[in-house]
Amino acid sequence: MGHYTANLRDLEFNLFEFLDTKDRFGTGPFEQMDAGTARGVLAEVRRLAEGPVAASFADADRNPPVFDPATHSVTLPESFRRSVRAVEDGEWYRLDLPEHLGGFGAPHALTWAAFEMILGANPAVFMYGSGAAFAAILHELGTPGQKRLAELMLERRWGATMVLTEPDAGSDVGAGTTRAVQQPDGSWHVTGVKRFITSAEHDLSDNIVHLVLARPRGARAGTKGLSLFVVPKFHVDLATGALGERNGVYVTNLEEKMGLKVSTTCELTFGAGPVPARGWLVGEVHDGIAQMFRVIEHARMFVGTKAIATLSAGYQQALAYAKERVQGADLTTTSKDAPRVTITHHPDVRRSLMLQKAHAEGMRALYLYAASFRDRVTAAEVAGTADGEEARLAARVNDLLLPVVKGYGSERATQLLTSESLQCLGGSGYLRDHPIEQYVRDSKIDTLYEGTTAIQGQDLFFRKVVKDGGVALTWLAGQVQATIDAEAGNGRLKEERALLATALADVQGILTAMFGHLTAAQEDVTSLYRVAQNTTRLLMAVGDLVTGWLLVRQSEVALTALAGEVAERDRSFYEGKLAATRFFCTQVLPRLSAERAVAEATDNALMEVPEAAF
Ligand code: ST9
Ligand code: FAD
Repeated sequence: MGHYTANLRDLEFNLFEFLDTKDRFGTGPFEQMDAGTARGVLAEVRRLAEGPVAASFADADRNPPVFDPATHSVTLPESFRRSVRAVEDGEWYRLDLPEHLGGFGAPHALTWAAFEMILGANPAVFMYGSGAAFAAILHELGTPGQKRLAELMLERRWGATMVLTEPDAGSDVGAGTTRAVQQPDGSWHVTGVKRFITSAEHDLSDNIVHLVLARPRGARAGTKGLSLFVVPKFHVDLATGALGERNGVYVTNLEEKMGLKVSTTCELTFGAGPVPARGWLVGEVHDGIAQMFRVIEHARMFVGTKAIATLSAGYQQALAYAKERVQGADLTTTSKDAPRVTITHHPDVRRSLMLQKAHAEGMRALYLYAASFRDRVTAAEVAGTADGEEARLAARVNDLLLPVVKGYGSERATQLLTSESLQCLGGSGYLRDHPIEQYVRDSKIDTLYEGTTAIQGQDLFFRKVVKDGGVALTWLAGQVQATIDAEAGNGRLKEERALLATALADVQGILTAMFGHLTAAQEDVTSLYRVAQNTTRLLMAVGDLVTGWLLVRQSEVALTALAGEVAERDRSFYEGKLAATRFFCTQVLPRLSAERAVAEATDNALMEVPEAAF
């Protein structure tokens, strides 16, 4: 088999049998995209992903980009350029665009399902395609001139970057020192050094547009003093689209990384030479961090989906290997010369495979479920009911789920890829002969960029729960409770529901402990440390709960299908869904009781340990 196999059956199950997206195809804002067309999109993107996109995966890792410091230029491997062109030729980036910018009118759930396959096959191909998505955001936020620039970005397929991080400003974006000074002609001169900037230099397009956070002279400290500037690599004649002079922004170093090597990670220097780095204030408003979060939200969804896509790919590899690899005899045979069996016969290998399958499918449901809330928002916007209660709730639930998709999705995926997918191949998994060692290296970044897991945990608790007044979380808990109370499944899912009920109570217990610590902070501010010791724990617990819940709901659908006429292949698929759900509920969810006990027992002993004692 090639390195990548898409799980098209499960993607189709989510879109056409499970999520409420199934009722949206061909209606309202998605009128152009009926179910038949959507299936065609998935089939074609799968063909591309498994074929030309996956083709350069290993070669581009072994022959990474070459940086020439004299010209500040980067050359990408030819094999990889061909993969990028295959996606560009199909104009698949249009899946992510609004219709007025040439989008296909696809529901977000379909878009992300299609993107999962590209991300699983060769994630950097997707990452170099950010120009279109960033152009759409610039078009929405920008002045008329910036809207025109955005149109040119789409027309000419220019690259784009998001530029936040500096050597001393990583998680703490507000510590950034890059400056911006307004010029008499209304433009701004940007000076400073940014670090770790993805796609800041490459040879895939003749221009690159940087979206840069910088601090205008006299602006206040912290994130709220940052403004967003659009800084092109080459200046542009907006009337004709012709490229003008080279702007004073240069890549001054290319990082050497553990994985994802073909994605360039650059040091980007603004205005250090004789030519100034000229930029323009986006939308002519000083609202940089909020504007940049429009980009970040998109990118956090991408990172979670990428991680989950890679876990799915790793599981497919592990499964294929385990079905072939003969080693040892069945545990129940006593004879020393008993026939040897494939390793799928060993209980521990089965445990490992089912753990991977349950997470890959459950977390796929998680990111697609999150995407379906954006569809509700889009549908309301088109219907003119964006201010309605339903649409506002949908936006809040989407916000709540985003750190879970990104933080939980990437943590679980990277853990399982190393501890289970690679492990199933034994020593062979450690070799370059198999793609899993590259999956492990390429996916580790997903717990780091776009906000580390710690940042996602804090975002979930302080912003998406506390600041939200618990509205979205209470709604979601109500949905889980409704599943627990339901009778669907004819008693087949009774045990799973009981385990889900305990898991829900455990998450509520963790939250109660954290709110207790938060309240206590009014008297003793150090109690905040107790809250923050548990934010990552909460993130992971919510992730387990929602994933388990979605699997139970998927099993309800599977049971209904099994009660009717089913083809043999579908029967195996639905039975697999039931098995994965049972496994997740019996073997993953019970661990939340221990997490709750730890949260409830949290004191500040950890914070009192002197640094020298570590
Ligand atoms: C990075 C890029 O790592 C990695 C890869 C890039 C690859 C790009 C590829 C993209 C692909 C795109 C798709 C292409 C399609 C192609 C198709 C091809 C086929 N939500 O709490 P406060 C805002 S980039 C919304 O006080 P602090 C809000 O305005 C680097 N907004 O924070 C808020 O004000 P208010 C990533 C939020 O203490 C204000 O911020 N770096 C949210 O000042 C202040 O909030 C990071 O992610 C939110 N969740 O600052 C940094 N949160 O409250 C991580 C905040 O009034 N660090 N705002 O509304 C953090 O996130 C920090 O928590 C912090 C703290 C900076 C926000
Ligand atoms: P630090 O912020 O120094 O964090 C170090 C450790 O401390 C982490 O474990 C973190 O979780 C923890 N920590 C820090 N602060 C806190 C806190 N308040 N509470 C709890 N724990 C905390 N940036 C861009 O702007 N654009 C890009 O395109 C881009 N692409 C990237 C590509 C790659 C390959 C890499 C490696 C990075 C990229 N980044 C990009 C930067 C990336 O977003 C940052 O690396 C990330 O936000 C973390 O910042 P840091 O590396 O400085 O780590």
